[in-house]
Amino acid sequence: PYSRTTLVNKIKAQLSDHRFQHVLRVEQTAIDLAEHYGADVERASIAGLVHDYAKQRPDAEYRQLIQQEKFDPDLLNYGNGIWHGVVGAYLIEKELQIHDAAILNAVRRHTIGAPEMTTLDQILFVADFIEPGRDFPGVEAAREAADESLAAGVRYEVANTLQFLLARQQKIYPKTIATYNAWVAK
Ligand code: DGI
Ligand code: FE
Ligand code: FE
Ligand code: FE
Repeated sequence: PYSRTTLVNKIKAQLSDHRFQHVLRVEQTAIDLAEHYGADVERASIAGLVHDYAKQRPDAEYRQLIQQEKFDPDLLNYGNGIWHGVVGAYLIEKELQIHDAAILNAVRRHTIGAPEMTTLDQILFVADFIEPGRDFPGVEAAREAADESLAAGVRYEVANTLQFLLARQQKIYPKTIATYNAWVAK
């Protein structure tokens, strides 16, 4: 595997400074959550570092990859917001040589979540939402929820995200709804 320094340099080369700083804050938040909730700190760190690695790839590259690698064709009806996690994990495995299934799954799920999420999935999902650079209505309540439990953090986030998308009349990816349904009831 690459050293942390090499990994960080490869990620930095793919991202704007703004996005790279977000990545570093997500890494630290994921480490804090892993320590607090007794999860694997090393995996939380790597998941945080790589999660948005493919966020700034052109749409055309994603469209080609979805067809070539036979991802769900319904993905073509969405955009980078959905692609950079679900399809981005493929690029992370190939280009960053990360083969750890737990890390790759956490990346795949970091935007849309899933009905069943591992502790690492939940840590990355929540860390991305509450990292200290985030400033949106509800972020303080999200931080309090995450302090109570990871599940409470996930539940708050899925409800808030769905409201955000509905308010803007954005298309909802079906798995986002499945995640919401599973977590509001949990
Ligand atoms: O990559 P980040 O900006 O750090 O954060 P993210 O990967 O969690 O989310 C990216 C965006 O994706 C965010 O503005 C919310 C949006 N999103 C989440 N679920 C859906 C969605 N957008 C659409 N159109 N449909 C969804 O179901
Ligand atoms: Fe993301
Ligand atoms: Fe997120
Ligand atoms: Fe992110």
